[in-house]
Amino acid sequence: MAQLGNSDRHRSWAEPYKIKMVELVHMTTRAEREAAIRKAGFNTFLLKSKDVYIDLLTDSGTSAMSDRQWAGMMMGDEAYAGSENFYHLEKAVRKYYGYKYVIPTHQGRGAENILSKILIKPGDFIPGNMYFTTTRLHQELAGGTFADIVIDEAHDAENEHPFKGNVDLSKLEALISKVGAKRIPYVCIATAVNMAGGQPISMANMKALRAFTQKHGIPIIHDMTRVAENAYFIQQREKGYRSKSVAEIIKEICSLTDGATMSAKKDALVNIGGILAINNKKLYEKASNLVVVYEGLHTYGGLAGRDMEAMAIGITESVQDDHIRARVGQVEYLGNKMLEAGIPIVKPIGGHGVFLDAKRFLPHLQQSVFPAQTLAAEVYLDSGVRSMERGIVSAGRQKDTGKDNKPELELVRLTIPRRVYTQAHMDVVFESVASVYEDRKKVRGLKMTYEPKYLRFFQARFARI
Ligand code: PLI
Repeated sequence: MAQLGNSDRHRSWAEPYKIKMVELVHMTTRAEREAAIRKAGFNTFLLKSKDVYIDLLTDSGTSAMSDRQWAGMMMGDEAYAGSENFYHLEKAVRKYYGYKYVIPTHQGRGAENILSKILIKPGDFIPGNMYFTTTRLHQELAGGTFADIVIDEAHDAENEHPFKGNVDLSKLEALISKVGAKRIPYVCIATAVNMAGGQPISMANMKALRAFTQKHGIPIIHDMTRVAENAYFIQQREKGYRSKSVAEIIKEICSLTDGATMSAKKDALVNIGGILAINNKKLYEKASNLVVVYEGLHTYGGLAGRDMEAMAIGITESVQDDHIRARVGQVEYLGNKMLEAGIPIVKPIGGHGVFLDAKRFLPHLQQSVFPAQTLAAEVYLDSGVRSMERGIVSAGRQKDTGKDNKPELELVRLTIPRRVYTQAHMDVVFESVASVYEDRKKVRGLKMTYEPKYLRFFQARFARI
């Protein structure tokens, strides 16, 4: 083998920051955790944060902000209208994402609500590369029906396709033939598809989709909540992108779409906030009028000036190559430990978390006794590590029949907050999951004792069978 030059040697992804302030976490005993999870109805969403040791419930709103973002918070221009911070945010969105018009919202689902209300008519269909819980609900509340057009590989936890967020154009074509392009107000494309395990869509697929939808006059709306992670995977995996920066790739992805919703609580590194971004002026006018009804004036959309400033700075930090390399590097570190130990997870390892495959982890449990919900509770009991169910509970019920959706993927998401935990925390998480895996045969399932009407995974309660 040829001698490696200095620059070719493998280099570690150590964090491109150092720690200036710390937050103490709580350690609990097994008996305390047993009491806490029972009180929470075996739903990790209902645990008190004080009872959690390492919190991998979500990467949403849980990032550590930088000293610059905190300094920006002190520069909040808390005017009701026309805050300076809004113009900083608008400038950042235009510079890094390239969309023309920007409306802040309190978080992602605020943008989804406005978008669904202005674009969807009752009877419409909204194709997307796998559902997301809040996105689909807003589509349904506006009278639409979600149609899954992601490639089949995305529904298979073990398939190692490098772009499991890709759209299957033949599925979209079949939908158009069935219902007609007029009943499809837009195609909703998520980058780094959350429910598939943080799986990216390729640039080639985006381009092919763009050409196809343009032929039919259908716009593309981008759920860009995790666009930086997707761009990083394109840089690493797709031919022709190795020498492009993550920022350049993000801009190119956005240029293939007509507008976007974004939960800024993920990639954009803030604890609260979202945006609706649109290129069409008429649609922007409609949206900026409706935002006044649900969120606040179009120059603050439910946010304080300081929140918009933190977001403008967070967007800038989130598109830096060294940031995103370390962010995904940490997720891959945890995922690789699981793979080495033979623990079943979704492959390839995703951008924002490691997803345990509960079907293969607990093969003796039927989906009707909620294997992923059960596994999340067991991991918490073992160590105080909090994760989240992403399976039959999250999938909810069918809009027309009321029957349970039965997703192929029955997963537990160990979601890594950005810039928060260390490699040692990842080791502890791995050790806990490995310990539950060793004792997996003893695990019994759950039954649901309370089911709320909307987004049941947040508030449902369970009991041991
Ligand atoms: O939680 P919001 O309202 O800021 O954003 C909703 C939302 C939209 N799209 C996608 C892809 C999301 O992941 C998302 C929120 N995700 C959460 C809360 C999560 O834990 O993954």
